[in-house]
Amino acid sequence: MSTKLVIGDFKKSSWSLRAWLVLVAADVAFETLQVKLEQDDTRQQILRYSPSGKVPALLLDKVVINDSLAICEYVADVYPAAGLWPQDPLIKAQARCAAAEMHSGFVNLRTQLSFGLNTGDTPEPLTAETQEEIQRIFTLWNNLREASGSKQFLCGDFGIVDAMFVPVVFRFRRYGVAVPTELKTYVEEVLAYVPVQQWLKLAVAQA
Ligand SMILES: N[C@@H](CCC(=O)N[C@@H](CS)C(=O)NCC(=O)O)C(=O)O
Repeated sequence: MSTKLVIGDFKKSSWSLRAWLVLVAADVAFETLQVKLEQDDTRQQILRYSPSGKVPALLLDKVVINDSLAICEYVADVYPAAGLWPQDPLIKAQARCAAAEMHSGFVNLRTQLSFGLNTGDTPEPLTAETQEEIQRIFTLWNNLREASGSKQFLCGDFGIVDAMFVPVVFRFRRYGVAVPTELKTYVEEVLAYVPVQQWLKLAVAQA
C-alpha cells in the first residue's frame, strides 16, 4: 500500500512534526510530501491532498486521514508491535487523556509561546492563563512518569503521548521556560531522541 504523509514546513508545522515522529518511531515506510505554509496558495495546495485544508494528512490508497491524532491512532492500530501506547489499560487511558488534552487544549500556551525550533526568544509577559497551562503540563508529565515508573519518556519507550508534547518541549526551549528539576531529564531525552534530531536536521537543510 502506498503511504504518503503531507506535512508543512519543518520549522513551522508542529502538528506535522507529531504525526511524522509517530510514523518514524513505528518504522513505517512512507513518502513525505511538503506544502509551504503561509503562502498565498497554501490553502489551495493543501486542499489538493487534505479536504480539511490542514496538514498533516496521511494519504493511503483509498483513504485520507487528515488529523494528527487520528494518524497516530491509525499507526498504533496497524503497527501494534511499535508499542505506541502503554500496555497497561489504566496507564494507557491516562496517556490518551494527556494526548487528547494536548490535541484540543492549551490554547493560551499555543498562542503566547508560538512553535519554533529556534532558541533565545523572549515572550511577552506570560498571562496567568498561560502560566496555569504550563503548570498543568508539568503535572501531566509528572503524573504519567509516576504512574508508569518511567525514568525515560512519559510511559517508557517513546510513544504517541510523547509525540504530542514534543512541540511543547520546543516551545519551552525557544522561550527559556524553566522546567522543574525532576522533568529536566525528560526534556533532555526528547531533544536527544534520534527522530527529533532528524527533524531538526531536515529543518536546517531546508533553510
Ligand atoms: N487538529 C489538526 C490541526 C492541524 C493544523 O492546524 N495544521 C496547521 C499546520 S501546523 C495547518 O494546516 N494550517 C493551515 C495553514 O497554515 O494554512 C491536527 O491535529 O492535525
